[in-house]
Amino acid sequence: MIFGRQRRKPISIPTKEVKEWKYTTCNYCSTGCAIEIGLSESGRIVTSRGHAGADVNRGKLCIKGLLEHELFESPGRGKMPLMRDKAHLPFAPASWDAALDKTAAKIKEIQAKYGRDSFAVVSTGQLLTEEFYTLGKLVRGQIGTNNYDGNTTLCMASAVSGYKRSFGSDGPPGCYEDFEHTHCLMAFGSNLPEQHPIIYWRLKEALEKRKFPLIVVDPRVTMLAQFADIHLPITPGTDVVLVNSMMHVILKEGLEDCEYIEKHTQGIEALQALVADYDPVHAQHICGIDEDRIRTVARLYAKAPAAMSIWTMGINQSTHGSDGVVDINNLNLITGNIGKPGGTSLSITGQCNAMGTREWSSCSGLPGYRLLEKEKDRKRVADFWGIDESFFPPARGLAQTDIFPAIETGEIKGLWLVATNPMTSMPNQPRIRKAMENLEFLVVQDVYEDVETNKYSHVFLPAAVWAEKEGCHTNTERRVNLTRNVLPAYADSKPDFWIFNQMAKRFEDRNQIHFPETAEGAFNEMRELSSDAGRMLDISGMSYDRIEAARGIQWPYSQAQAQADSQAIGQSEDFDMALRLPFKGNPRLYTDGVFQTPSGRANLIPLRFIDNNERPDTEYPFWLNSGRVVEHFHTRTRTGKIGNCNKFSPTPYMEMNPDAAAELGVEHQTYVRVVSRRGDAVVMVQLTQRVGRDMLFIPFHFHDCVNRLTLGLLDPYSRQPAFKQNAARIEKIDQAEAARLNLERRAF
Ligand SMILES: Nc1nc2c(c(=O)[nH]1)N[C@H]1C(S)=C(S)[C@@H](COP(=O)(O)OP(=O)(O)OC[C@H]3O[C@@H](n4cnc5c(=O)[nH]c(N)nc54)[C@H](O)[C@@H]3O)O[C@H]1N2
Ligand SMILES: Nc1nc2c(c(=O)[nH]1)N[C@H]1C(S)=C(S)[C@@H](COP(=O)(O)OP(=O)(O)OC[C@H]3O[C@@H](n4cnc5c(=O)[nH]c(N)nc54)[C@H](O)[C@@H]3O)O[C@H]1N2
Ligand code: SF4
Ligand SMILES: [Mo]
Repeated sequence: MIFGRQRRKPISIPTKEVKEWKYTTCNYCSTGCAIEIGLSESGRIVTSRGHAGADVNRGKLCIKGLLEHELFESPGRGKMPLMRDKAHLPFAPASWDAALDKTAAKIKEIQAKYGRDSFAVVSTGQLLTEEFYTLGKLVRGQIGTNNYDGNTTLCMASAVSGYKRSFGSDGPPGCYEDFEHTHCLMAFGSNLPEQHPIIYWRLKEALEKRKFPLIVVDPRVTMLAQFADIHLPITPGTDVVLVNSMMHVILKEGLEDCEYIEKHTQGIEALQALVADYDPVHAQHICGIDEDRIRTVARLYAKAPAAMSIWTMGINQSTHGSDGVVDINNLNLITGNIGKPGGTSLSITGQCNAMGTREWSSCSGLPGYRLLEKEKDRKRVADFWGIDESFFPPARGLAQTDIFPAIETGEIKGLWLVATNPMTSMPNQPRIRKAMENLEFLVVQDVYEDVETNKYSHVFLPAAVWAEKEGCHTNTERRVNLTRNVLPAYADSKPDFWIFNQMAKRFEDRNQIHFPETAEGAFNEMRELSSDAGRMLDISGMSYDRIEAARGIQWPYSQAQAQADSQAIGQSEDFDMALRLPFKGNPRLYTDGVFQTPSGRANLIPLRFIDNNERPDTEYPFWLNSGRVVEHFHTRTRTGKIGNCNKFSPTPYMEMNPDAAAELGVEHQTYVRVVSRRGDAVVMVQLTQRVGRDMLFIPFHFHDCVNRLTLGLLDPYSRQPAFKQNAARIEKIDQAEAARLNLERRAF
């Protein structure tokens, strides 16, 4: 008999079989890694590798990117359109024509009966930019509902709103290269090693060349916190208090950048008056960080020749998400840290193309950061598409998190979900289920037919995934990068771009608009719209070939700049220069200190802390925190199907502090029931010091798990839910019963 190692197959190196490498960009997180897919002689995919010449990842990939090519034939993919009269009845296969006809007819029927806005469209941050632009054109220009938004409201809405309030426009001003220049980095609620592993690698590399302090603000001892010089385990939801208090110290001790404040900002007096109330002596009792620590960090930050802040969901997903972003911007403005190398306010984006949807989808406005509220913008886009301006509403409609309550109340009767899975990702799942059951018509457009939300649908449209399509993504640092079409769509699934174009034909009775047949055609329309004088979001100098040659270009990138770059390359004898430097774009915004506000000055905005989160109490004594792990992406529709991702965390689990567990008699690797005011969930306990005695942390990737418990109070500006600040208690349960429940749940 042969045991163990001897039975294993020897390691094979598949690159030997590769005959051609095709250029793509990763379709998971917003880091924006360039991936080359290796094809064999017969056109079969045999492997992937990080592109060594791409500035973002320089040959590296994380586990998700490395295994992404296994998606194409993963189980559960949608093979053909499906239809049924009632949700929960068996589906019948349908032709594309039948499925699209039925969907268009239902949309029209519902709109005729209940009004144009009674049909809602909710999309995502995970399509290609050309698809977003096309969907926007279809929804804003033809279907004409104002209840159109994306899952980015769960994700980046607070960053968008905070940037707009401070700088007059969305658009992260910094880039990864800032790590090379900074003298102090502060990370708020962002766990780079797990959620943006390659950005983390860029940071590590910068730190190895030149040491600078890394300060991490997170209530949990994350992997990033473990590598920090200073970890500030903040009381959940109180970042505004910490930042106000830092500014108190900076202004009191005269450490601010007076010249920058004077020349480029407005509102310093009101800010100064407010932060006077946030003496660290008092603030420490609210934010849980010792007064001397606050002073030390404030001095370190203000005295650094260049200091930068990054943040992710620990800030955005809060009832003070937008305020948190504005306050981080305030801190950087008063210390003169915007638009300079190593000095910036850089929101780390979530999904691969959350930036692309902000820029071009028309979800919260019109393409290219244009606003429905501005007559000039409405007219420009209406003229460009050849429709009557009055077809556009004068202000944006409901945000994604307000669309579901409107379904519950019956205001919205029909819904089209594109590449999002709210049954698992939205807070307070019991309410979302009720909303879904209330719909007269639901169409789900997803890569997988076994996605949880599809249980409630009447029509299912199977979409092609990632490199089965062609088009662009924009990453965290405004870099537009390309995915080439590597292989045909699986079975009878179709690229989302094709689906939108076909649907548009069915709405020509409302408005005749030209829809280009290729993604590049749509890209060229976007370029044209972006080139109007004074538009910061200018991509007019880009083309697919230029993007691929540069392995991504950072906007703004004008035609004039592209011409100058072309000439420089033409004259260059230097091979490296010709290969790497051309068409780089612009790494930073606001380098001249001129902002997108009417006065050109950035707004300093005073923010008073309001304590309005659900908090632990005697009945529910734990803070319930949630987030992610490196090997899974969101609701696991993809990574749950890839063996080498799923095997690292196949079971819903919860981090719990050993002292708290000992008090309740809970043991490591046993199951418990977690209960909140909304519902309950069964999870396996992982004892760890990563969380304090009063905190539980549950990765949100699993269905029927943490979002049965979350409340999701909304930020007043961004409408983003406070996923991370809820209260819960723990109950012991029968272990055999729990194991059975979990096995059942995993069998999707
Ligand atoms: N592997 C993997 N990578 C991903 C994703 C994924 O699903 N899997 N998703 C992508 C997406 S869409 C996103 S949005 C990003 C999210 O990336 P991150 O935001 O980095 O990830 P999270 O784990 O959601 O949350 C980060 C941290 O916020 C902390 N936090 C909670 N409350 C507070 C608070 O009040 N203040 C502060 N300062 N911190 C707090 C949590 O303890 C947690 O450690 O990741 C992207 N990358
Ligand atoms: N408790 C808790 N909940 C959270 C969070 C948290 O931290 N805690 N984070 C929130 C955040 S930041 C986010 S971004 C959301 C994510 O929430 P969702 O967007 O709902 O989650 P995903 O699993 O990414 O869903 C994307 C869907 O698109 C499908 N898909 C992938 N590619 C394509 C494509 O090319 N075309 C089409 N048509 N479909 C495609 C996938 O199969 C999947 O079903 O979750 C939020 N929910
Ligand atoms: S870091 Fe993000 S973009 Fe890069 S390979 Fe991993 S998931 Fe993809
Ligand atoms: Mo996200």
